[in-house]
Amino acid sequence: MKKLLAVLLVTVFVLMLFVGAKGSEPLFVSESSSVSYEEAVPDEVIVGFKEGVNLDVARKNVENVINGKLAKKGLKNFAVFKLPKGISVNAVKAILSHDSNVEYVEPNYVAHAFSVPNDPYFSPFQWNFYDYGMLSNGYASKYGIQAVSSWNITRGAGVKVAIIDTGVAYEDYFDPVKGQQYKLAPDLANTKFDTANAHDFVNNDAHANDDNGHGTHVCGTIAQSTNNSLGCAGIAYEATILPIKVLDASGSGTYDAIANGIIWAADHGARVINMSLGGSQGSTTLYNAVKYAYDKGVVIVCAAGNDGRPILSYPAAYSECISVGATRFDGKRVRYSNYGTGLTLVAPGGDTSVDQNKDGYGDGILQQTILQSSTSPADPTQFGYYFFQGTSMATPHVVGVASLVLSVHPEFSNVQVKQALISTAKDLGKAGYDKYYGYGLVNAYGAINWKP
Ligand SMILES: [Ca+2]
Ligand SMILES: [Ca+2]
Ligand SMILES: [Ca+2]
Repeated sequence: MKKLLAVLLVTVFVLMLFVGAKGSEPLFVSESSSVSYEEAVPDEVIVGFKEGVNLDVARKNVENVINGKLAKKGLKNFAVFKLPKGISVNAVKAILSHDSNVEYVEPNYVAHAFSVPNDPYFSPFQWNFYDYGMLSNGYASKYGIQAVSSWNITRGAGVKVAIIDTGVAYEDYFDPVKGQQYKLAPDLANTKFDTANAHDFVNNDAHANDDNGHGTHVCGTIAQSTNNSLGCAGIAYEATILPIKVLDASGSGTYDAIANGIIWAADHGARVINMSLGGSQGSTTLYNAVKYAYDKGVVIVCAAGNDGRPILSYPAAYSECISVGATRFDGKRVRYSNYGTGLTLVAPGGDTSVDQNKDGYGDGILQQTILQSSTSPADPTQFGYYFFQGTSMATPHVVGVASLVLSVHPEFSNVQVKQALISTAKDLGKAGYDKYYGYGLVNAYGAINWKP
């Protein structure tokens, strides 16, 4: 006898950190520190001259001494010089400390026309979204996904994203069968949902409510309501979310439900599918569903798994899927993250066992979800902000970025979206593709500017 499909369970790839939040109060009462850049033009320096000096002579002298070229005259007594290769600003500073015409020497810093979202937890907790060099609690975040500069160009409008998971807290709804009340998460209040096509393949109804918390957290990373002066930000916060429930309150579900969810997503206009889930077995039913969506042009993004082993879970292991491993604040692969040939990309999944930005919290991924408890079931009527970690958290980063790409380039095929993601990823580990980091860390700003 063949094994019944129903015994093949999948689980969500999340390791939760319960921080003991009670009630609907947010976890933090913290003032938000400001986020800034540490970037300068690499081969330029600004030299300021003392009042009253002959600027023509002074500039010529600097050119000679540093063996550089005058690039731009300032309107007052400063000028920009092009540095020869290998000469640092500090070296120039040392050399010009003997020049009596010179008042100061400094890097030619770059300002960015970006606006940091006003969501109070964005800084310092959402380092995973930052541009390279932005500060989280005074520590440079060098391995975020560069969402901030991307938001000047797109916020994901016009793209439908299916979240195939435990459901999403996307509506106020009383379920008469279960006698259970569900609520819309406050920090999803401005997020767009395709409520008409939401579907629950666990209870077989049209209400994909979340009774676990996993799917709502994933949804937050993709499209938390942003610039609403509340809680956290999301990556593609103008995208439209299609909630599809295939996992139950314990975070498990059957392959038939997942296959149905994938087919449903493809048939209801999703351009991107998030699957922060997986099982250890391949399956014809699952593969056929993946192939169906793939052939319809859907970008399918799946978690690699949290076993810390050299093996990819299913459906991540299928070549039609973009498989995602997890990194942490310092850009290193997190120990739980599965790897192997076939791993496509990595993204921040967090590591709550360390506090590398020293903000007093383990470095997980922070989003809002329904109230978690280690002693009783999650409460879908109350909410808190939680640090989760896992390849489940890494996956929606890639989904968010894929959505930003499709918002700028709705004409792109799923193959082109993947190309945009992998050819602009920040290479980590061994040079070039490797089995621990795939093509590297997903890079939103690079991906949305990629040209075929
Ligand atoms: Ca928010
Ligand atoms: Ca931390
Ligand atoms: Ca590499």
